[in-house]
Amino acid sequence: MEIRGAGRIARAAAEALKETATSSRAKTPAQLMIELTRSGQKLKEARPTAVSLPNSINFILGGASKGLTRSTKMGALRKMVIRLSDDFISRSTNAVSIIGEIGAKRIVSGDLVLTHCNSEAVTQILLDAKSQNKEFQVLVTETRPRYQGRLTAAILARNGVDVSIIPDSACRLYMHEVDRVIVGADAIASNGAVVNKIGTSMIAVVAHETRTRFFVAAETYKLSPRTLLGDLVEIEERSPLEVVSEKWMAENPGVKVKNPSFDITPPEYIDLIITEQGVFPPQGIVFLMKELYPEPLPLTFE
Ligand code: RI2
Repeated sequence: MEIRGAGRIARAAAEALKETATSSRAKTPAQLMIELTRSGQKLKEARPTAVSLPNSINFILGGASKGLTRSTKMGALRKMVIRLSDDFISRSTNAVSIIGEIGAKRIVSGDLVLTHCNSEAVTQILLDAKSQNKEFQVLVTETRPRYQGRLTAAILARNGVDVSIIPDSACRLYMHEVDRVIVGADAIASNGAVVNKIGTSMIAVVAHETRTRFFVAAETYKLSPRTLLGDLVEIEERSPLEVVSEKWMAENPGVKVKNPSFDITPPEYIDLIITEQGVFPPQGIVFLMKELYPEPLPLTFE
C-alpha cells in the first residue's frame, strides 16, 4: 500500500522489471528471461485486483519474448526490457494526460462533482478542468478504512479546487445536489462492470436513484482480457487491522472482521467509461478489449 492507484502500481511493476534486467547476474538470455518471469510472477501476486499490474508485466515480458531470437545477446535483451518498460511507463503517463483532457470536457462551471478514493485519472480530469478556469465544487468521500479520500482532497485543495470531505455514509444525503460522479477503476470486465475501491457500487446505486451521471475514468490497461475467457476478477481481502485495532479484536474475540478492498459496479449503473482511446458506454468496452487484445486466447495470458 506504499504504492497505490492502479496506474502507479502498473508503472512501479515496469520499473521493477527494468531493475531486474539492469541488475541481473544471469549469464544467458534464457536465464535472464527465467529471472524476469519469476520477478513478474512475484509482482503479480502483490495486488490481485488491479489488472493493470499483470497487463503491464505481460506487455513487457510478452514483448521481450516476441523479440527474442536465438542470436539475441544478453546486452540486447537487457536493452529490450528497459525499452519496453520505459515504453509502458510513458504510454501510461500519457494515457492519464489524455483522460484528463477528454474528461475535463464533461465538467462545467457550477458543477458539484463527487468522487471516491484516490484516482490519478480522476484527479487529472478535475485539475484540467480547474486549469481551464472552470469553477466547480468537489465532494470526496473519506474512503474508509484507509481514508485515501484525504489524499484526493489535499491535492485538489492545493490546486485551488473548492473541495469538501464527507463520510462515505453521507453520499445519499448529498446525491440530489451532485451533477456527476467520477471514479477510477482497478479493473474493467468484458461486460463493462467496473471493479473499484470498496463503496463504489453503493455510490453508483445512489447516483442511479437520483439519475446522476456516473463516469469511470480508466486507462485501457485496466481492461481485464481474462474476463473474456469467463474469469472473475479476484477481490483483494485486506487485514482486519485496517478496520479495528488489535486491542479491540483481543477484547472481542467473538467478532469476525471482513475487509474487502474492492467491489463491482454492474454496467447498468455506469453512463460512460473515459479512456485515453475515447469515451465508451460500458456495453461497448468488449469491442475495445477485443481490439487491444487481439491475440488468440488464452495463450497471451499464461
Ligand atoms: P488510478 C485505487 O486502488 C482506487 O481504487 C482507485 O480508484 C483506483 O486504484 C484507480 O486509481 P488502491 O491501489 O489508477 O488505492 O486512477 O487500492 O490512480
